[in-house]
Amino acid sequence: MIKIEPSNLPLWSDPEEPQHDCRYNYLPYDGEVNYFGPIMDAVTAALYEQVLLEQIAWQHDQALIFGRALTTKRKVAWYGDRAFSYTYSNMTKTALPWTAELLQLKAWVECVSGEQFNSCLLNLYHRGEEGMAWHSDAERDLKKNGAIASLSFGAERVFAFKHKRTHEKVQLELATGSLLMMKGITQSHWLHRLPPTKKVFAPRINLTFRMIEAQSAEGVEPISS
Ligand SMILES: O=C(O)CCC(=O)C(=O)O
Ligand SMILES: [Mn+2]
Repeated sequence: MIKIEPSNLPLWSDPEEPQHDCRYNYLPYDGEVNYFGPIMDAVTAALYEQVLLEQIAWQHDQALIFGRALTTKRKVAWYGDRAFSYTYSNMTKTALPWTAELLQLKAWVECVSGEQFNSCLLNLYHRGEEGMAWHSDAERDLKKNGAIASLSFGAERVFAFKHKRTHEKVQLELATGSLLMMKGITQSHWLHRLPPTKKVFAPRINLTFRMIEAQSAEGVEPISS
């Protein structure tokens, strides 16, 4: 099994790779989306992808739609500081304790973004035909207008936004090892999705670091990793 030491975490400074201006806001109004591009080199990203594939307690996602339980091809996992419960698509999940590698990635994302997170939802898309439908991450368990950090590994995929009222669309491609930040009122005004594609055959893993609201943490036992 591959073990990544914290000292391997690189500061991103490869002049060969394109740099992204993380101050640029991809949304024209009603929110803030910043793309940092890769925040680690490609070798480190590939190591993390392998470790995450092997170590995460992946499970098929379940959604309750119009009273029917549906199982997705995509797999998911939910980790956090405590055994937080998180409800979306009418299903409740309980967070597992952080793995060492997830804690390294959380620390690195917090360092780069300047934001703090207490939990992480992971998605594994085995190939391009697996995606995620239009939604916003505004469940009541989440801190209102809290920042969400999206870290991607593996196949490059398109990520799209659609304004809830005007239906204006914005899309960008998320590279391996890259960080995307969604901030402020973004979730109130914009939906996002990962469109399925017939052009991608390799897997992709996405981690969204989130902040579960303080009151949801009350009475929840701390868990150790
Ligand atoms: O896979 C992605 O890039 C996005 C995942 C997502 O939107 C979510 O987990 O809520
Ligand atoms: Mn989302």
